[in-house]
Amino acid sequence: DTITREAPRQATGTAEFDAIVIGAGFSGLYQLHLLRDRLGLSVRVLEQADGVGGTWYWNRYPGARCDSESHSYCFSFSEDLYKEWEWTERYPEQPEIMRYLNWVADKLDLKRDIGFNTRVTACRYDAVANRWQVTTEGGETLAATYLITAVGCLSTANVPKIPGLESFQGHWYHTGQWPHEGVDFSGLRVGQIGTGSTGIQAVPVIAAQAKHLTVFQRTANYSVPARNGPLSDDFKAWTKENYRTIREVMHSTPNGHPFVISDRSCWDVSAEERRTLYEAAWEKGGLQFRATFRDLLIDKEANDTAAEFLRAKIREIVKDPETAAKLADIDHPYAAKRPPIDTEYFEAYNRDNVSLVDVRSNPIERITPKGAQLRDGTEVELDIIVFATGFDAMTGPLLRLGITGRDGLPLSEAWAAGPRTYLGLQVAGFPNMFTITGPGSPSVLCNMPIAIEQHAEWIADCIAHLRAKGIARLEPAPEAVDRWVEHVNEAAHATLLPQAGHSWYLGANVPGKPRVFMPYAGGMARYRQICADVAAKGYEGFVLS
Ligand code: N01
Repeated sequence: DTITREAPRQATGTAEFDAIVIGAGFSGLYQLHLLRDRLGLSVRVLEQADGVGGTWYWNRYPGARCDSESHSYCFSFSEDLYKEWEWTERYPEQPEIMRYLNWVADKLDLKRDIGFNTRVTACRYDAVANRWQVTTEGGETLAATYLITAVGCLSTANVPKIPGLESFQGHWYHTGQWPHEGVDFSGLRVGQIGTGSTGIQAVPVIAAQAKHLTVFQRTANYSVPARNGPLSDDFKAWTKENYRTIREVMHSTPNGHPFVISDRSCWDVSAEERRTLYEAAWEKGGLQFRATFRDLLIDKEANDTAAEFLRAKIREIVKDPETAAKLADIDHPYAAKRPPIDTEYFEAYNRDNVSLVDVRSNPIERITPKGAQLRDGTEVELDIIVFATGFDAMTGPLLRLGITGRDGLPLSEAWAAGPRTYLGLQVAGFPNMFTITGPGSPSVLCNMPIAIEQHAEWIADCIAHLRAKGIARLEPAPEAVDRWVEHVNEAAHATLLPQAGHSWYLGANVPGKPRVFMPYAGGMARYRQICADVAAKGYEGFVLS
């Protein structure tokens, strides 16, 4: 009914806009601001949740916190906005990010153009009208010239199909769909499946409350201490005084973080000096550990030196040698999967109420009414199962929108063998549809707000160009898509990232999903330049008509 009040309607009952944006997280909020307030377009944002926040709306699991440092995990397009908000801790916790995004949405008066509780079920391109027709679960129909997906990369929960789950008499939860009222673990036996970034954040918090926590680990993982803590007044003042410099650094580094990757090779220093540098990075904590040497992600032997340092730390922290051995038995290069950072993760295994089960050697065969039945016949009795099992990443959120392009081509068919985009921003056969942080963009390999701001600004500039020149539609030429897919592949294979064969970057965590390295590993700064060049050359590689 908000739509009836605010949007012009045709006799057909379809609400008409210049642009429809799907999702009200970081991406959707900024895209709305740019298109509405800078370009003067009529825009409707459709959001399935009852509030803004995107990933932070859904991921309310115990310990949910961002791994990017707070002074970099925010919008930086506006100096005023940047300086007005005050973060409290080195890494912002989920409720604080929600407060921040609500503050931004109110400050920029964005909520009036967002339809909450509105799940999109179909998006169909009407070639005759050159309009996107969007249908929602509630039966609304809307249409717009431009369709922008701002649905994030990690918003489709992956719950493994373990036989017997329906028979479980306790409760189970996926971390990405956590109940708003929270879960009380007091006095209960909890089983957690998954030891990715999410699982590693959740373990110590659940362990502190539960009667017993059993962690089911399929792939052991590295982690570096986050060294979280309150921000000092001096640091807060420093970030404000150095807004420009911080932004420049974030725009110039491959990963959009506010720190510079060392220009030193791991082989430029002696073994002793290397150890001292790793030790200093370990003490400093955070994702920055990866930046100790420039070749950690491209030279396997260099990576081995970091990997062995981190394995030794696990063996040092975890007192039970058998548990330590299982935790340190890591089968992939450091940071080839998204590297987690933690607060007392390995330390949690020293508690009497935490145990580790290696489900690679002894898998869960089925869930029983009472718990988890392992292959060796053991039944682990549980009251609660926590699935920290990740997401159908990057393509999942887009494919569930029911998108159909020119000539009735479903996106699921166009991407049957894996996602194919130009710059991660557009798909051939889907005119005027833009995907923020789509597959083929650096997005998840970058500090997200930095990637998102670039994508949303590029899209707004592109739409402004189309309107100024009276161009009705834009879509990538198939050859440009071929070249970009090839380039994305080359960029991935120039690094060690594809060597983690089970990573979600490859879609390998979802059974049956095509194995394609999805994000662009060539670096955000390089990507920014490529996108700017494409625009400067009159949108080279796109067909404009
Ligand atoms: O998911 P994951 P996540 N049986 O896919 C295991 C971002 N993030 O939610 O490796 C048993 O990484 C799986 O095992 P394996 C960040 O980008 C950001 O942790 O497939 N185990 C793995 O251990 C991150 O990378 C923050 O063998 C099963 C785990 O579940 C992304 O979200 C915080 C299984 C899944 O790990 C996803 O992280 C948290 C099965 N059937 C997350 N299926 C920030 O700081 C899966 N697993 C912002």
